[in-house]
Amino acid sequence: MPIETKTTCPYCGVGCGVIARVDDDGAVSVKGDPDHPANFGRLCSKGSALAETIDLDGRLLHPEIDGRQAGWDEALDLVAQRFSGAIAEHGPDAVAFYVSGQLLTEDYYVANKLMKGFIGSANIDTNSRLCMSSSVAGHRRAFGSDTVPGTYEDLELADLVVLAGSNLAWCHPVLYQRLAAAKAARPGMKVVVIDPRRTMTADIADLHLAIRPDGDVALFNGLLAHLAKSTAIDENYLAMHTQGFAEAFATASSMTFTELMDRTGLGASGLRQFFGLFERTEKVVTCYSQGVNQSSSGTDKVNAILNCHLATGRIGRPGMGPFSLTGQPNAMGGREVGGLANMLAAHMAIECAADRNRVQRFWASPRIAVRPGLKAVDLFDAVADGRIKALWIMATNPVVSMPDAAAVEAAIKACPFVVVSDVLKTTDTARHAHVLLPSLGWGEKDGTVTNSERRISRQRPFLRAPCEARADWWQLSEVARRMGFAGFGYAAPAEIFDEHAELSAFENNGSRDFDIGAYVGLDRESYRTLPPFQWPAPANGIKASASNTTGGGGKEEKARRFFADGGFYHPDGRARFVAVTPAQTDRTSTDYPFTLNTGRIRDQWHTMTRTGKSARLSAHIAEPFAELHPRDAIEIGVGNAALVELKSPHGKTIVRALITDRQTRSNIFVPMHWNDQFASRARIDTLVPPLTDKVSGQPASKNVAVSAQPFAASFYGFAVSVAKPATPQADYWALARADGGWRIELAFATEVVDWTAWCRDTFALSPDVEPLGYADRQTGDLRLAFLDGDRLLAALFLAREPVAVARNWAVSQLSAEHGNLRKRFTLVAGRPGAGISDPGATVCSCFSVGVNQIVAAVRGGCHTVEAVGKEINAGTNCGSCRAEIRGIIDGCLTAAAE
Ligand SMILES: Nc1nc2c(c(=O)[nH]1)N[C@H]1C(S)=C(S)[C@@H](COP(=O)(O)OP(=O)(O)OC[C@H]3O[C@@H](n4cnc5c(=O)[nH]c(N)nc54)[C@H](O)[C@@H]3O)O[C@H]1N2
Ligand SMILES: Nc1nc2c(c(=O)[nH]1)N[C@H]1C(S)=C(S)[C@@H](COP(=O)(O)OP(=O)(O)OC[C@H]3O[C@@H](n4cnc5c(=O)[nH]c(N)nc54)[C@H](O)[C@@H]3O)O[C@H]1N2
Ligand code: SF4
Ligand SMILES: [Mo]
Repeated sequence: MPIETKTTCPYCGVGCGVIARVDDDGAVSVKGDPDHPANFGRLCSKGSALAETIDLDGRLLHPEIDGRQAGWDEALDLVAQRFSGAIAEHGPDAVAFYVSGQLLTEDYYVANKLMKGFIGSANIDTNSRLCMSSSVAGHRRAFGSDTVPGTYEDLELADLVVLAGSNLAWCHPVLYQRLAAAKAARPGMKVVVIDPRRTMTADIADLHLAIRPDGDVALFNGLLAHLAKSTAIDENYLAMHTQGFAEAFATASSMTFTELMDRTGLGASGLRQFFGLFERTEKVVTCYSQGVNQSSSGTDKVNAILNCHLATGRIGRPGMGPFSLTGQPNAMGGREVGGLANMLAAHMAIECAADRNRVQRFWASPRIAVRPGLKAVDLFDAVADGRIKALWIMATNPVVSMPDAAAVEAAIKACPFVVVSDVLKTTDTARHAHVLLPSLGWGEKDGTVTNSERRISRQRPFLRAPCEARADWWQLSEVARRMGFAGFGYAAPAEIFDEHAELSAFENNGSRDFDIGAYVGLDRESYRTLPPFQWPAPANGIKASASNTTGGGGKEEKARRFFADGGFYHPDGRARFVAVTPAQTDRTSTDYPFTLNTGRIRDQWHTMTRTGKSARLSAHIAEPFAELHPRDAIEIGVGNAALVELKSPHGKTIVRALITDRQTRSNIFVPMHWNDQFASRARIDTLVPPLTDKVSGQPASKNVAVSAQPFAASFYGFAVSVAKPATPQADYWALARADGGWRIELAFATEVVDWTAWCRDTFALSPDVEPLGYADRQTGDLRLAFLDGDRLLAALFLAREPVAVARNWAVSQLSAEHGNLRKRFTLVAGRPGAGISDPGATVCSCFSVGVNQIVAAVRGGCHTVEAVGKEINAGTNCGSCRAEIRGIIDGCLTAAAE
């Protein structure tokens, strides 16, 4: 009998419910949970491909010490001994944890408790520093607490949705689909996208404002100044529930309209249109994500946005409010347990003596951290200069994701003692660990996560823990016990959740937003079956501060939003306007004239340790790229599909040029995903300086001065291989999973003397496998295919120009039979033979439909996304590719009309 388990997607902060099914033969499949209130059955491409990422390939299955397999006892004893030793010798601030929004709340709770309550330092920071800390800081400045006031439903109820620095279509795809469906049902609804790039999200926008990098404070200041002169201001709300409007208004209105145009890079008509829309529309939601947070002015951007919602009283009512979109599955849970170096558990403040005292009493801990600890960038600085003697990294890959990544790597390498808990054995970070601890992955781990709308859902196990892998909370508790600390005798995650819930309610009485007292005392069975719920959920049913009486909505709704009637968490109950001044962001360096912007693509997750395992996901975009404006490409002399070298004072990378008019001039976008396992030189954070927002400490990952020039390749190559290739000897390489094996993009600055020998080395081919070859001396084209009987083992296509071979066709040859000579000849010809069509680059990863197939459908008369879907299925499952399909249709129809 197949067994179905309800759980939660481990990727983005939308937090979709997933039903995982394990068949009798062990095969796993997933589908969306129709009952989950985040997604109502939908999943995006990444969620749909979850079953393809849970194999044991590359998994860390046993503890290791200095590269040798060790027992758990030995490894845990060593960790405890080294941490205790460092503390005894140098004090508690000589050790640090660097953890992650991908931990479950239960893991996170234990890590924070151990560091802040028992070790007595606040040197625990998390990758949320790189992600949400500007939002946290902005919320705390304005609201007195880190509260997300609204719910997902607000995006559907709004008449205007503003997306600032959010590529919702690719990064929160199911929420985007909910928005797109609401807009389709109610076409009067407007969407404004504020992003220097015309992303796929802009596809549903009525207005796209291609803002200058970091022009957001100026833009929202301009909006505030505009609103203040209109009737949109809610005088009553201002008077009753806020403070500081006059100063914020004075600062905002000190800018002339010309200055505003200059700082935002936007024209008068776009600005007026946006301001007018915002002014006239009461039901407005402003969503913001990394284009806002990841900036040296990130916190000010957040407050500039919050100011506009506070001034109009458009907050906490159905269809209204600012909405910080969280990235990771448990970014919110991490904030709830106080996982950041400047927070305390359960939304209490480390700076507040009464809060510290309360938490210490609750934990019965011997001590409590008395001041904020080191924030991520400072923390790795302290590792670099030797202040940190022992470091534990858990569920994050800082060698790829931290700014100044090469320096971070050097710091980790030089640290006397580094523990890494991960699911994989060889990540860019894990390879430098003294002790490697095998953690449970998705499908094995057991606990809770909180999504962007404050909804707590269970991640449930449906697979047996492989070999010796153990839960992160267990690893932490065992080390705590071995360091001699009481209070870590947890037998199961339910016990940790219970303690966490109890702390949230402890001496709370409505004084803190985070209260899940209603869930104290769950027994194991109730925890096992716990349905998704939203906080606040206090024990006595009086919802903390959620005194929404305005704006209608049923009883349920009243409980789910904050601040419609004030009730902020500053001591006087009032929100604060923050007067914010736009930062100066002009590029002055002639050596580094371009602005590098970094972020995400649809089908990869972060440093690719999981999504990189799926051939289907890797087929969407199979190599690292730089999005360049066509005129910039001409100026620097880079042709399409050529390679481009990007440099900053911190490092250098080589990636593929993708020339597109979706990009703004002088801007270059490169994805953050590629690491040293998948590409020769594409760790983009090696270029990013360790520059941070002064309030939040969040790195500015989106506005980096770089130079760009063509990479002079004398040969370009493309290869497919059944076996995973060895690290290719090439100046550029990018590796991706493909059906039946691997695909590799290559480039060489100089010619290789013996290509056959190169292939043998790279693809581990035995000497008796003879190549089938074709060479054209005139053009320099060379093709080599290695076969074992009628099976292809590897093929290499080389040319002096970017290789034009049809990629998906070449990949399909790995699984094809090459019984006759004609088929073999087609192989080295490097293109489909007559009568065989090439699907082209994958657009729809659910049904593996390529661009050429979509073009053919359009030419065949399908002129809408729906019609294409009917004809060839593309876009009909998760829908993540619908914007791209629409783009292809538009392109074909425009071309036909010209
Ligand atoms: N497919 C996929 N989805 C993911 C993730 C993933 O790795 N892959 N990661 C998850 C995580 S942890 C996070 S944090 C979220 C991030 O989700 P998003 O924030 O939506 O994603 P990003 O691509 O980082 O950046 C968003 C946009 O900000 C724009 N931007 C850059 N500079 C500026 C600026 O100065 N102003 C404005 N207004 N916009 C600017 C960029 O052009 C980019 O399109 O995604 C989550 N979802
Ligand atoms: N330039 C640039 N840099 C960025 C960003 C950007 O936009 N631009 N975005 C930043 C943001 S928003 C984020 S969130 C970070 C993300 O950056 P990271 O957190 O470094 O990225 P991940 O690849 O998610 O790393 C997670 C690691 O934990 C492992 N893992 C997965 N599940 C578990 C588990 O349950 N337990 C344990 N112990 N390990 C597990 C994975 O194998 C992987 O090695 O990157 C940041 N860096
Ligand atoms: S939108 Fe996609 S990645 Fe995000 S939680 Fe849902 S299925 Fe997972
Ligand atoms: Mo993130």
